[in-house]
Amino acid sequence: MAEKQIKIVVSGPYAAGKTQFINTVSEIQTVQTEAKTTKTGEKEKKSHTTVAMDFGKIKIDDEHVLYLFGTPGQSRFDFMWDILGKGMVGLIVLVDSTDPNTFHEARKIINFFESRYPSPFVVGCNKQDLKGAWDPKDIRTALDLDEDVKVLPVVALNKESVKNVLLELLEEIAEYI
Ligand SMILES: Nc1nc2c(ncn2[C@@H]2O[C@H](COP(=O)(O)OP(=O)(O)O)[C@@H](O)[C@H]2O)c(=O)[nH]1
Ligand SMILES: [Mg+2]
Repeated sequence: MAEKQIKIVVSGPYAAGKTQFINTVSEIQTVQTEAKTTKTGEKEKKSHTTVAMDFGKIKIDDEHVLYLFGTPGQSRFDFMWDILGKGMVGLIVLVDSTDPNTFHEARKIINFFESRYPSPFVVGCNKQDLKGAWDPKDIRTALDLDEDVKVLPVVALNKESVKNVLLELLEEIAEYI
């Protein structure tokens, strides 16, 4: 049977963990385009940033292959969102649960995709392993998300945790189709 390719976009604010999330589950060596961060505020968070995109692939079963596309977080690469959005069937919005300053940006990202590329999405509350991480239920409130949106705890460093988010999204996609 022909292989079914499912395009999933992984978005979220800067340093939410998008690159980590894709690297953790990808079966291929992810294509990454990292560059040194230049802005001082960003440098404090990490020394490298994704310039164009991350790309990963994971085989679900004999029929289904997920292709994961990570969006860059910095606003100077906003134009990439449009390119990545084409043909997508699902969206994961990651947030750094320890950094409420970025929640507003996450909400903006959700609004962008909802208006431009409406598709099933879930919110991944990343970095749940860290002290001070907000509870998913509080993040739901902060982002003003509808009851029917899945707001999931995740640790992008952990393969099972990342897989769980992917499966939850696939369930949403299956219901939507
Ligand atoms: N402790 C912890 N650190 C994480 C987790 N996910 C990502 N990170 C770290 O957070 C930083 C930003 O992650 P990155 O994937 O580069 O973020 P991106 O800008 O969204 O691509 C990196 O130093 C990661 O190692 C997590 O679940 N737990
Ligand atoms: Mg990145």
